Amino acid sequence: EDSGKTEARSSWTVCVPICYSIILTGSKGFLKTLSTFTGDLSQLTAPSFILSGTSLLEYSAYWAEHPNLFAQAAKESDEERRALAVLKWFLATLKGQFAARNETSGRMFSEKKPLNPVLGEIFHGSWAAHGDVGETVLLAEQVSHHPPIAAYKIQNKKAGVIYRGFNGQKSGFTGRTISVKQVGHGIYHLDQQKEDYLITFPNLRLEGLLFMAPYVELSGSSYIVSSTGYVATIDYSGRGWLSGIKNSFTATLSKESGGLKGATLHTISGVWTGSSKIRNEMTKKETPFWDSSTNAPRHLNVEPLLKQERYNSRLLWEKVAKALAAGDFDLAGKEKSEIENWQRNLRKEERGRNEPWVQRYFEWVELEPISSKLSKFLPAKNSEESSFSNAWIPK
Ligand code: 0T9
Repeated sequence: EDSGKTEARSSWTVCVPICYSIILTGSKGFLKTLSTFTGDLSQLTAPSFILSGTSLLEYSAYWAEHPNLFAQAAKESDEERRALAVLKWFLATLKGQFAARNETSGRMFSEKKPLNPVLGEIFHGSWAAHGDVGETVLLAEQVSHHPPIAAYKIQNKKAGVIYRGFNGQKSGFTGRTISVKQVGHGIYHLDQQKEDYLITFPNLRLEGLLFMAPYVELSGSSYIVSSTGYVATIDYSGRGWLSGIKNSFTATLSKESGGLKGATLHTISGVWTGSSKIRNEMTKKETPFWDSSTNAPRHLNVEPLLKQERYNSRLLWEKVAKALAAGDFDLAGKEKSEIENWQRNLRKEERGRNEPWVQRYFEWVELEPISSKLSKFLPAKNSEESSFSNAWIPK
């Protein structure tokens, strides 16, 4: 017992001064850059040990890491069950989108700064058919570099499900945290039932910056509005809020009638990194809903590098990712500059020829009928957002 205590004490006496000096000296420059932060996350210089070798474009894959849930709504026999299935799929993506990188990547167990995709970068992959769930295919394209915007389409042909969306970020530094507003939206579409679901994205905050161990917290609310009239509202709260529990949420499902929000039919509550339960508000019966700790995500398959084209994320960033993985930050920086210069020259040439870049798989539409219509059912402050009337959609 005694020797255990000594061991514990000695590891502390070693760690405290070392960790302290890493935090103080390492973060000085970082905190200085934070204080001059303009709001463009891609331009923020982060300390080298929180640089990731993964392109931000790859994050679009998080939407389908539970391919069975992605396709489930197509199999449900009535509107309410379909609305619940879409909600379950959405909630099940949250752990991958916002927390999983933290648990698995690197020795610091922290969110890392992804690579800033180049204009025209493509990320393409699939989840093989599994049981009675058909193949799911992802196609993502970086449609804008300044500001960074990614567009994507995920399809399960057998089930007749297509999800398309686009995503950018607006952010601000509030002294201790970076708050990030997600710009864009998604449309989940069911072929057979001819239903659409408008998906809005939650706001997030980057916490832990002072300790250079950033992690994401979700805040505010996000919505899923269906063309059948069902509306799901998801409220996020975290450690700092009333419940005090990290990554908690409450979601309600109601049905719109005559422009009015109907009574709550179901309430789902729990923790999006853990488990949740659903209460039927008519019968007051409570049953388990989803447990993300016992349902491992499935990662997509990507073509081998030899078969990839220059603009495919993994091949494009291969050298940078390798250098980062090897801890050679000088080399990583050089390789990154090479890509950035190549891109700068391309843009200059385009300006010279007066021929702007043309996106390959997606196009910008000013008035997108589905989201324009569905966004009318969002709470007032959300529906005013212009980002719901226009969209990047598959060509
Ligand atoms: C869409 C998602 C988004 C992208 C990431 C803010 C962030 C870039 C955007 C919003 C996905 O569907 C969901 C998840 C995580 C979001 C990222 C978390 C994050 O930290 C990064 C930004 C760009 C940074 O890396 C800032 C640097 C920071 C880690 C240390 C300074």
